[in-house]
Amino acid sequence: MFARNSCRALVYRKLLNELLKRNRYLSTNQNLAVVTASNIVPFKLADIGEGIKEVEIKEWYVKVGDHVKQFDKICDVQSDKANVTITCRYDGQVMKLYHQINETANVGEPLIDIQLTQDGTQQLHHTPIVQDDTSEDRSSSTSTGFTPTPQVLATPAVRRLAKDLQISLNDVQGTGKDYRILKEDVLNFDKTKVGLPSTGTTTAPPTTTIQTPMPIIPPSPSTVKQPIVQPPTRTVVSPTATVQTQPAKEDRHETIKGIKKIMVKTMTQANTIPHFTYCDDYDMTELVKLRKKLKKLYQQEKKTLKLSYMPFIIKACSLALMEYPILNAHVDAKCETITYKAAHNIGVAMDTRDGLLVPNIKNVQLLSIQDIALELTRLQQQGYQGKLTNEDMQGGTFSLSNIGAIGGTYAVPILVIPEVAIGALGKISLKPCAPENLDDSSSSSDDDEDSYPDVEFRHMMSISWSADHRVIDGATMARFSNKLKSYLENPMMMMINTK
Ligand code: CAO
Repeated sequence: MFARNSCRALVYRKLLNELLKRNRYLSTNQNLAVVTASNIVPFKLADIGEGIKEVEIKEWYVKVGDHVKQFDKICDVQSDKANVTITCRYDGQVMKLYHQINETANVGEPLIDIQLTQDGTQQLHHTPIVQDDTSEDRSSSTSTGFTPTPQVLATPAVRRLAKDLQISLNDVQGTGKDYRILKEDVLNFDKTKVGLPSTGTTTAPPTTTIQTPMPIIPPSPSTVKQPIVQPPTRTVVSPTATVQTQPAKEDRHETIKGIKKIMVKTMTQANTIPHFTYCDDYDMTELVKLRKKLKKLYQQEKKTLKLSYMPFIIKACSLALMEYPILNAHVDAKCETITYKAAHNIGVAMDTRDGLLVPNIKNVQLLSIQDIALELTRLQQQGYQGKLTNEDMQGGTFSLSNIGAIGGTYAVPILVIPEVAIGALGKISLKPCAPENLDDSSSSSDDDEDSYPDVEFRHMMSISWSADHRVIDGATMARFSNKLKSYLENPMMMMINTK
């Protein structure tokens, strides 16, 4: 008997050690040790990855006295990466909320106290054991893009699989205990759903491609689904863009919170890095013509695709990055290692409902311009609705900020660390220019004004690059910019080089 118990104890200890090793389990499993005599357990904020240490509480879905079940929504929190909905792991009654709205909660610390029902207690002890693989355990936190349905029983790994396959668990018949949905149920459903309309709403590339050392070829968004994309209208005005029409009578104090607070932190960190900025003007006339033609073609085919300049610019950046991989790199905090990133996950600074966010388009090196347009539109729509997910925000390797979409010519961008380069695009506008490619014989001398060439009007765009001067030199940045310029000024060259 003793031998059997000690053997079991050994197995449990091994299991616990294994779980503790996987740090994503850490915060939820800490609960194992703290169930009190009154059956009250502190429900702690799980590790939501990407080094996020603290979040801000945006909304509570529960109050003291409420009865909750597993997967019920507890609260929305905002991290410096995205908005996240925290869902419950236990069945029980809410005894205490630890924070007010807009207060900061730390990862690993309690969000609420729950008095467990008997079933809840069983769940507490069983949940980690039924986990069937090592996929990410975000069991108690889900991005706003993916909130589990409370009635369905399934492990987090199964939920993630269903999400990746764009399957609604409501449609799947569970064959496990208490109709729990198993991995096989989802896979079997996936086989039978070919030909059925997709239940998913996203056209995003699969999320498994984030931060993989080598690129994993995602199914192109265009092969996943051919959506009719309604372009988002820029009707949602960022809170930072509030227009004051009346003179203020007195000073007003405002606590810095939410995205602004996050901006304080990220920008202050980024500003400790020695940046340099390099600027140039690109002649976008050919691209302006090409886009016009393509838009017309799409209209004729009655296809709705939001084709702004960004998808071309993003693709051209990726092509140029192939030749200058040092610009698609991360540098560690101590600046001891440069990691040349295989995937071109190009971030786009976005003026969203919640303020400035930088979601990224994954694996641009593998996408067509149309794929990029679809994904950018999706991100823009999610951003305007405040629904960008952790996955959308994580893993960026290089960034662009199209301030010209609002106006202006020059901006000095600040790095999105640990990335090493970022570009700010000015407004494309008609400007008088001296024609290029004049041969020497026709070039004018300064004192012969009559021989000045005729001025041409061209669609010009200024671009300003900031780079981490600890690891990037100006010459590399200039060469990269020249390469990009050659693609954007001769967009046909992009076709030849696109894989
Ligand atoms: N010059 C001229 N026209 C531009 C332009 C530019 N630089 N950028 C966009 N446009 C045009 C687009 O082509 C589109 O025109 P059509 O309706 O004819 O197609 C129109 O302006 C609206 O474009 P958009 O803004 O909806 O889409 P986009 O793909 O060009 O840009 C995004 C997407 C997310 C970059 C943009 O919406 C945005 O949020 N920009 C602000 C970025 C920002 O705030 N940067 C500052 C960061 S530092 O605080």
